[in-house]
Amino acid sequence: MTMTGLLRPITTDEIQAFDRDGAVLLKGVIGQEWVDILAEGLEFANNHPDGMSAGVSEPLRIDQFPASHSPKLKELMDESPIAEIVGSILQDSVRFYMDQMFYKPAGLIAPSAWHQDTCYYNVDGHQLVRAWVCADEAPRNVSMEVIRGSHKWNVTYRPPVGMDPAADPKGAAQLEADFANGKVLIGREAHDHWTYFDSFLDPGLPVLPQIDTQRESFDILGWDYEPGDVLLFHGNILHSARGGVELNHPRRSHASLWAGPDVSYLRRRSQSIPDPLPLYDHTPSDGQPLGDFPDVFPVAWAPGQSAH
Ligand SMILES: O=C(O)CCC(=O)C(=O)O
Repeated sequence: MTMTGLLRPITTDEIQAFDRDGAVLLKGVIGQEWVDILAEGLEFANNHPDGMSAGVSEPLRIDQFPASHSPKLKELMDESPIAEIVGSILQDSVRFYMDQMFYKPAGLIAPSAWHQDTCYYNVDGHQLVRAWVCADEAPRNVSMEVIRGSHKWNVTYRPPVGMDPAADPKGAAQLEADFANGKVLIGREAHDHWTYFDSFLDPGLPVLPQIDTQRESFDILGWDYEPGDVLLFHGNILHSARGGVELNHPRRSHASLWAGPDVSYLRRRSQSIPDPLPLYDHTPSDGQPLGDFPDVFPVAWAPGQSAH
C-alpha cells in the first residue's frame, strides 16, 4: 500500500498558536491508512502487555515505550508524517525520545489526571513536543485538555505518582543519598519490570494545583478530536484527559515525545519513567544535548528534508 505523507502544510497560524498557547489541534493531517496502522499497533500492544504495562485489564491502561515491541507503532513512529509535523511546528530538526499508550476500553471512560510531562523524564528544554493521536473519535468530554500558556509558567510540578517517603523512610533516605551521589534513580532493569510507584515521589517540588475543583480559575483549552487529527502539546504544559462518560467504543490513544536541538539530558529527582533503553549504554551528564547520542536519538526529520 502507498502510504500518504503530510496531507496539508502546517500553517503560520498553527505555528503561532502552538508557541502562544502551548498546544494546537492540527485537523486532518494524517491519512486513514495511518489511523488503521495506529489502531492495529495499539491493539497489538494491548494484547501483549510487557513489564512496562500499567493497569492491564483496568479502565486506564498505560504502557511505556510500546513502539519498542509493537511493529505497527514502530512503523508509525518511523514512517508516518508525525516527525515532520512536530518539526514543522518547531521549524527545527526533531529526534524521537519515547512513546506511551493510553488504552481506555469501551464503557465508563477513565479520566487521566492533570500533570506535566517533563518532570517524569531525565530531559530538559523548551523544544519538547508531545504528539497525541487517537484511533477513535474523542469528543471534548473524553479528549485532552490543557491550561493555555502554562508551558511558559517556568514551574516544574511534582509528578502525581511515586511512593510516599513516609511509608518507607529508610528507602527514601537511600534514594536521596543515591541522587546526591549522582546515581540515575531508575535503572535499565526497569524496562523489564516497572510501576509508577517503584520510585518515591519528590517532596521538593510544588504540588499540582487542584484544577478540577477550580476550573473557572484556569484558562482551559480542549478540542473535539477526530482520527486523522494530530494534537501537539508542549512537554511542560499542564494537561489532562476528561472522562466519566460512557462510550460504546474504546478510546485508544498514543502519545510520542519529540525533542528539538535545545533539549538536553537532566538527571531528575522526580524521574519516574526509565530512560530510553539504549541510553543506559552511555553516561550522559546534565546539560548534555540529546544530539550527543545520535545512535540513541537519530534526527527523525529536519527542515528541508524530503517528506516520507
Ligand atoms: O490520553 C490520555 O488519556 C492521556 C495522555 C497524556 O496525559 C499524555 O500524553 O501525557
